[in-house]
Amino acid sequence: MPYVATLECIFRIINVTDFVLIMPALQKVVGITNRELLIKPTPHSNIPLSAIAIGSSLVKNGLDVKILDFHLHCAEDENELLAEYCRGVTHVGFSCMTNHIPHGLRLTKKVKGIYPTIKTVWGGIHPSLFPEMTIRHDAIDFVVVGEGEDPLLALMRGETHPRLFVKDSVFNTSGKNFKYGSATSLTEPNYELINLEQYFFKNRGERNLPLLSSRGCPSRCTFCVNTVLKNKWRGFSAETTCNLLDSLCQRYRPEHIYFLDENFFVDKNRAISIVKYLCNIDATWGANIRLRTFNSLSDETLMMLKKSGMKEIRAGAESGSNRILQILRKGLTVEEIRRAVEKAANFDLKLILSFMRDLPDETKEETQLTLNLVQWCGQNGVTVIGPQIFRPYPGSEEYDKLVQRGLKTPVSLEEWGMIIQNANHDSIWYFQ
Ligand code: B12
Ligand code: SF4
Repeated sequence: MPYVATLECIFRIINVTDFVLIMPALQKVVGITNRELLIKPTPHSNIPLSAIAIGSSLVKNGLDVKILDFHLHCAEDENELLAEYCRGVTHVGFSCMTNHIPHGLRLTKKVKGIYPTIKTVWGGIHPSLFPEMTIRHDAIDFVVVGEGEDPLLALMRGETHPRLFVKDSVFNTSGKNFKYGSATSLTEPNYELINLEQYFFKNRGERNLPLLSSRGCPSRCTFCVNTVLKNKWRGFSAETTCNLLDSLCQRYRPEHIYFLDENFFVDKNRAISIVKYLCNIDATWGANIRLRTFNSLSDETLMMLKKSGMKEIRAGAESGSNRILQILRKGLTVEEIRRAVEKAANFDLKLILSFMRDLPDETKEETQLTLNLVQWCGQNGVTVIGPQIFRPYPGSEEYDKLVQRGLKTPVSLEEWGMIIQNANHDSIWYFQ
């Protein structure tokens, strides 16, 4: 397209192709129960998967990209870092989960303050759930809904995209007809965009290599963000994943590889080919799986998992009540959870299970069933996460139920930010 080519040429000549992707630091975790808002500080330092994904796609398409991850820096260096990274840049992107909002907003306003002509782009889970509310914020010029690769490329090329929300009319698109569920083809992650050694250092020297070999999930549990965003499952082929692992292992010598895929075993043949490859790598590894899938693995496969260095397997068990599991369309029963625990113990595989409580329809007796199951899991060698207080996502059936029952939700991004920043365990926030 001649227009695009001209625009790219101009960008190149005046050297303003750089796109800076900023990861605000996580300050607090928000959880909403049907009684209270839950806030906790979390000292995470995980590699910025979203920024790597988008950055890799932009770089592949000829743009220069820098990632500035505030999980690695102290607040005192904020102004200096922003001034340095954003100098001469036309667009700056911010990746935000809900609990990134306070810091994300502060950084966005600062960037605008230092360089008023820079265009700011918000993307990530929260803006995807609330695009209209996000674009209304004065300091935000563009909002991307869902996977950012294609809309961002369109923005940088001066094109429109149905999932690109625009503050003014420069790029004649409104994003109003966007649809969740339009998936991007995957670009191999370019780890050169970050300094992985810095993350090893931050994590007490553990050489833990996180990797996404697939995205999305074919299941449709009612509470899950994958269901809300209609995320389709897509994975790199076994061959591509193994080649990627080969170069990453040579370069970084990890002690442990952690597949952050929602569900590593969706395509069993693909997963088994990767496991065969892992048998030859001198590192332990872990992955997420659905318990029903885990139960369906043969003894032979489980032996192979063990032999390949599999150290841990993570799954959502969610509840100790079959009625709740059914309401959640989890595709799992309490009996299956117990069977998985016994199976993992037989093969000496460490199982990490997460649970939720206080769902909209949950009775006190059902919460107790969950607590009992959690206790039993603990006694049988399982590491339990939670039970975490249920967080309803807009668009999900569970959220709609709460809205019908009077859930009061923030009406602006500032209000979300304030709630996250100021609330404590005693905040009664949502029922009018
Ligand atoms: C893997 C994962 C993790 C990993 C890695 C996170 C990381 N730093 O990248 C770990 C296990 C460490 C983790 C931790 C947490 N996670 Co998490 N995590 C996920 C999971 C399962 C997949 C995310 C992922 O990597 N997807 C693949 C990448 C490539 O996609 P993505 O991040 O969505 O990014 C794409 C788009 O959103 C968009 N995009 C993202 N940023 C930007 C920015 C711009 C400018 C643009 C244009 C586009 C864009 O483009 C990207 C590429 O397509 C999601 C569930 C889900 N399906 O999304 C939960 C999820 C994102 N996590 C969640 C939460 C709450 C957390 C924690 C706060 C949990 C806790 N209690 O501590 C921590 C926070 C960690 C942190 N420091 O940020 C929630 C967020 C809910 C919300 N409303 O914000 C989710 C949705 C899970 C859930 N249902 O509860 N998480
Ligand atoms: S199996 Fe897990 S990732 Fe898949 S829809 Fe259910 S909760 Fe979400």
